[in-house]
Amino acid sequence: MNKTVEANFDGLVGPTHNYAGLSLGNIASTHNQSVPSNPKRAALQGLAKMKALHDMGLVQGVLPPHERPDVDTLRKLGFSGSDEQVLAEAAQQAPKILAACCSASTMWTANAATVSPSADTTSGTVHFTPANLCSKFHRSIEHEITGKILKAVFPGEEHFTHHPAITPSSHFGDEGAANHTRFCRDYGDKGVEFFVYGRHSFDDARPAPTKFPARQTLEASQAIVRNHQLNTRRTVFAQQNPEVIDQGVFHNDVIAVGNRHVLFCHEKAFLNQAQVYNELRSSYRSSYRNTCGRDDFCIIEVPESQIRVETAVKSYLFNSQLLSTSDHDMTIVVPSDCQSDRQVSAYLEGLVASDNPINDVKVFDLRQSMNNGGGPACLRLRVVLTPEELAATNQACLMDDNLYVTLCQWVEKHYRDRLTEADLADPALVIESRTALDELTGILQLGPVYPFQQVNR
Ligand code: SUG
Repeated sequence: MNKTVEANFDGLVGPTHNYAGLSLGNIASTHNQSVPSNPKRAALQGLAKMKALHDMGLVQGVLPPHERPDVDTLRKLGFSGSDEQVLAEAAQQAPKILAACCSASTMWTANAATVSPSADTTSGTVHFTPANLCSKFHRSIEHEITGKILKAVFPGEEHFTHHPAITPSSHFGDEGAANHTRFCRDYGDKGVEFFVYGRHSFDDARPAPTKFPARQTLEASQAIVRNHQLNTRRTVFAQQNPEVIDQGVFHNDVIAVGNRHVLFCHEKAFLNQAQVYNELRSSYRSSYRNTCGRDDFCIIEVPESQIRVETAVKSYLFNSQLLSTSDHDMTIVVPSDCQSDRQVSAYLEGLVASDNPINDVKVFDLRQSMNNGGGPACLRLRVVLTPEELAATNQACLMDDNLYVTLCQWVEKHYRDRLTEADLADPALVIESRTALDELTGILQLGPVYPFQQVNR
């Protein structure tokens, strides 16, 4: 690669993938509570998407799952004795807390961190801030290990700057890249960073949803802009429409997606939508003074009359990946739920036939992740890398034909094909999961990133 690229780092689904109904406001999660899951199929579905993107000639990376059950967190919460006793006590006294400590939610790496490419930062390095995810307990226990993993995948201070998560408090709720998009002409250019928040933490008079929580706060996004040393003239903030959060749009990436000069979104995505469009257009145009014609900022807005918000949330049309296949062409990657909805599939047919950069659709069966509200875009963290930064990235984490075969075999060997809530207290699951992860850190050459691998435990 001799050009700056956008790499997608997908989260590998962990061996404890299950449906525990942990995410109020995420309709699929609530709806599928207690349905038996299939961790093996989930992991293979994710790997198939990674391999397909690699085969398209794109740079595809893998981020590992976390250690689950998270016995250390259970111990901090007062459950004691051997690992077996900790699980048994938690299962008996607090099954919901046990389920939270078993969630494989780190697979949704769009929530792992916010990433700013080196072209946008004063230091000229790529900046990473793990998301504190403090609006959901099962996700609030992710950021520390996520930070360690990101350092193992993007090592060295010459190219990469790693920040700790923003102070984990409800005032600074941060959900990472699911609420962040970057617009640019070429990936290597200085971009316009777009931060979408759900509420103002320090001003109760501002609009906010009434039924479901707004997870991202303006104040967390502002802190990231400061820490990442972004140019405020190329930074745009927008508030999510509280009405759609109440309809199940728990992250902005459920209603909008952007790539290069294209924003694809629903007409109800943002508060004061016309003003948001104006700010984006003017920030984009002032960044690229000579931009005109086909490279001008392009907004593809889907009206409610064509696709209702409810249908968008069900099909995850906007939780798609927009991938550049050439300087002017893009492919949209959607979950198979978009194909099975007649209206959405007709919309997509029209979209690729009309005059805009999106001219191909690729469909993936991601049912296991979708049942928990995680579509194609949730499963990936985008990292824009120059050739030097890509060379400095941990090469063992980059997808190729061999890694795909190795990881499929690894999944076949270690994963169960059925998991229910009752299974979460099975002490064998701890051993199975640790054995698998220990082997994985070898495959991905990560070093001892997990608590169970620490010598002084
Ligand atoms: O945080 N679901 C995840 C889905 C995350 C989707 N990510 C993006 N939109 N980027 C969440 O709500 C459900 C777990 C359960 O119920 O078992 C869950 O955590």
